[in-house]
Amino acid sequence: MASGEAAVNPNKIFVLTGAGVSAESGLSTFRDTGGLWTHYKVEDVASLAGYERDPARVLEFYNLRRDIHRDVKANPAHEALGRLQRAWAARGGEVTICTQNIDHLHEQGGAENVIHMHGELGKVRCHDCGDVTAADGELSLALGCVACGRIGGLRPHVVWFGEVPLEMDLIYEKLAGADLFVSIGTSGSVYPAAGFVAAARSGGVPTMEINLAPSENAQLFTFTRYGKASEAVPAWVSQLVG
Ligand code: BJW
Repeated sequence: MASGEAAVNPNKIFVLTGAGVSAESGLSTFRDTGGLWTHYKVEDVASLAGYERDPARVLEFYNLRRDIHRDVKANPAHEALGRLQRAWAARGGEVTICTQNIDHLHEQGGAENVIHMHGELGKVRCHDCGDVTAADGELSLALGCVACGRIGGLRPHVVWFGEVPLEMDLIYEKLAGADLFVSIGTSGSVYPAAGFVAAARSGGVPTMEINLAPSENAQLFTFTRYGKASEAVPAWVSQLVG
């Protein structure tokens, strides 16, 4: 265990995850070499303006990702976090898992009540009435909203740049109540998630980063563990739960 970590005895743990936790399941990250943003322009596929300019192109981008996501499996990092959550609940504690990822690998790994602050790939939202529903098939402009009936207004239920992330009140409530903040596999470059570590620190909460390499805000972490999520997360969880 890294020096000082053993002295921390958390009851409520807040875990923030990013694309790195799913990388070894075969899902591309965004900003690493060869990541999604080296192949696509953010402003074209991850902004409301891009969607309004060319909705078919945005739907095609998310259909491609839905195809890839269909076959991926949770990796040992997701499974370890599910194990930690169950072990902590059994001893009266709490582990909140807040992910920026739109995949469902935390749930597949056994985690519950996962907060998907940037949305979920398996859902669509009506651009007109705001209704959110699960959608398995291919997204297209020919689809109609089950709530209001409008054709062509169903967009992926994801959070693009300039949009407010989901469940922010719940997130800040859980952050405020935590006594350990852990960030896993995120570059720390997208706000508001990138600001959570500073919020935790300002409340006197110890912070830990688990990542392949130091993130942009690595200096804000009390403890750091660098390595693949599939190895570093199970190692950390094993030390906590035995
Ligand atoms: C491994 C690994 C392995 C690899 N093991 N690790 C100027 C200053 C400050 C802020 C702003 C600004 N201008 C604009 C803003 C705000 C803007 C923002 O932050 N922009 C920045 C680029 C500067 N943010 C927003 O617009 C957000 N909304 C907002 O702020 O609303 C205002 C508001 C907030 C709160 C209350 C009230 C009002 C919305 C952001 C939406 C982000 N959307 C996306 C797309 C989602 C849908 C989709 O997936 O298609 O979310 S963009 C993309 O980035 C995606 C991710 O969730 C997000 C974060 O990426 P992540 O997960 O960190 O991935 P990478 O690739 O960056 O990093 C991967 C990491 O993994 C690396 O560190 C690797 O080392 C590591 N890794 N392999 C362990 N095997």
